[in-house]
Amino acid sequence: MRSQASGPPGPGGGDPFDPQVGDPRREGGVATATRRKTARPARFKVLLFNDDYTPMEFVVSVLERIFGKSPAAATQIMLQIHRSGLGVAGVYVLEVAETKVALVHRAAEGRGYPLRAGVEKE
Ligand code: TYC
Repeated sequence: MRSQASGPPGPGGGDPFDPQVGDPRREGGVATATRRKTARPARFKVLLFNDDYTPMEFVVSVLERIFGKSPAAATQIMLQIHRSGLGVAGVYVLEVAETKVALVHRAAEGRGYPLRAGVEKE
């Protein structure tokens, strides 16, 4: 059994993030770690999709109310979706992105509009 103190760290050994291993800045000096202590959580785009029935003003209001966009930014995003088929309403961690999608669908269904939203990893 390998002891904690003497064996290489991590599964299979040779932790590539170990600042003690192969770091030229360590030679003749003090070791300085550059590794982040906490990994950044993955981020996800919330996409809105074009359709032929949802009114433009409703999409703009969704972008303002649910995604915090200014009236000008919301209008630009709505037009981009209308012209190209889809657009990015915002970028969030997964749980927030999924909540926003659910809010969009609930708001659209409440008005009888077919507006669809989805999540895509950034
Ligand atoms: N194409 C819609 C119309 O002409 C407007 C629209 C824009 C719908 C964006 C959905 O995500 C959308 N009324």
